[in-house]
Amino acid sequence: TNKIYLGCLYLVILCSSYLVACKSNDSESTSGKHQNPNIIFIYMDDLGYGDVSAYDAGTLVTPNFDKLANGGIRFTNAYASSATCTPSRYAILTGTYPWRNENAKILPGTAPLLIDTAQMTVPKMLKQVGYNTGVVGKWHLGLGSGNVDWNYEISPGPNQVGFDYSYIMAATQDRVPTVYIKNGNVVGLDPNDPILVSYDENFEGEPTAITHPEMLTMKWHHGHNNSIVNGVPRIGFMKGGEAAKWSDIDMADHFLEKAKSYVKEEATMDAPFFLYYAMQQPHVPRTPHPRFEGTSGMGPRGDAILEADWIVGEFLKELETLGILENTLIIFSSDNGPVLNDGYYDDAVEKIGNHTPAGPFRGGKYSLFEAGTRLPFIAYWKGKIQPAVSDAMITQLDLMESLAALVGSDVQTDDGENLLDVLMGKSQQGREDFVLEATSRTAYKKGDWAMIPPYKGPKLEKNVNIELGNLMEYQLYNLKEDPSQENNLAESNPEKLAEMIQGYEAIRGQ
Ligand code: NG6
Ligand code: CA
Repeated sequence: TNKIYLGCLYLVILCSSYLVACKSNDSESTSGKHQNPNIIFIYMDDLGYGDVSAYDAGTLVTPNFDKLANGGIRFTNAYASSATCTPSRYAILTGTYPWRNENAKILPGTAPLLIDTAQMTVPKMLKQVGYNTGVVGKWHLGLGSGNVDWNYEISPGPNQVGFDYSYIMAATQDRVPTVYIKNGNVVGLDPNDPILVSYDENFEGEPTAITHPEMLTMKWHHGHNNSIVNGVPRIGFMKGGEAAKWSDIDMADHFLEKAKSYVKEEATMDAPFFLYYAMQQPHVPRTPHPRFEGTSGMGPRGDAILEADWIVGEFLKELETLGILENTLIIFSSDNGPVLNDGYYDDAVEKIGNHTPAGPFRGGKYSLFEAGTRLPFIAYWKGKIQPAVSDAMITQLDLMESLAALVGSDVQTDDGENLLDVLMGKSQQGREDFVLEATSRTAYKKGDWAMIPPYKGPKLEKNVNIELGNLMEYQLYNLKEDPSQENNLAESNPEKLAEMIQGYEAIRGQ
């Protein structure tokens, strides 16, 4: 009887500890060998609020983005930290306001790694709790420590800030070097044809857009008149590395292939994975594969978005085929607001028709107005997140702490908040306020209100035809009544303005 008694006691302890374990991370119904879900960020480049048809704010039709938007939480009041790429990417991976780091600006392809290797990042945090981590796509956070020789292993880079696997382009599609880099090594490099890269001067005898305009298949409008690769003029100079150069029209398929292989391999592992899938569309140069040419009727910008939409559909199918869709949390967003002419003649302006990439908002990429940072933002987890629309304020800065809470990590960030319940659709209690950034200027959001401090500088960036938000006096807008920021209430509502300035300074002064 003693033995039976002990046996029963053992069983009771076993069962109750099992129950406690289940309760503590609420994942008893997830399939797979591990308890924490896989996590994927699908991060678009320059995609606007109105570019996702589920947001009902434009005319382009994006059925696959909509699958995520309509099958998950579609956030209508969500922000990137910044109106340009590098700072937003810094913020989404670190939970730190990019304006705290003076180097967090649009980086040239030769810039050193922006994230300190000692800094906590989303992939590092996830690795600490057992995740495998990978990045595929656009990096644009700098590489190396100042003087990269592209012919040898490039370090530090993504693999030194938390990613086990990286398959990236260094900066942007319009910047050299125009090569893929896998785990620190240029892919397909012929050692007899070394790569040289400079942002200061051309290499002797190398054609540029200025010296050889007849070589161009795409014409530059502003900037983008240095080295020519595949007929496209770029920012920066590059020589050699012929065999390693990417094919622009195949880039989307290429990254998809890498992302698919990554999840395929990970699906066989015991550990959950985190994949940061940073797609390049619709950033310039817009080079959709020819099979997408003409599909949008809006020229290459629209076609590139439809290509991206198709890619997302293919990627979701892969997750489904692998049987891991129900065990994967997908966050979909964009790094900054939309722009039409960003430096090339590509019909984006001419063929826009009635489409409104920024939705109802004013400004666009580079702007302190809403459209710079107010973006599509979706949390999708089949079977776990109930489809809904959320107006709660959430920013990309909040992802790290929210995910930490999800996976049982106690990592905290400088500027992010734990909004896990908001992300999962269990709460509408979002962030109270935040300080957004646009080309090294900042503005403040609180509740329904937006405040832009006085800034010198042009009101309109003529090249891109975007209002930057500069004015020599304070601007105050009630976004609920005036989402397109037409009525500056700074003079008529001095109390609100004072409250906003105080809130802003309390954060900026820290
Ligand atoms: C700008 C480029 C623009 C784009 C942007 C970065 C010029 C004139 N303009 O400097 O084309 O590359 O940088 O975009 O060079 S981002 O989305 O990566 O921030
Ligand atoms: Ca961008």
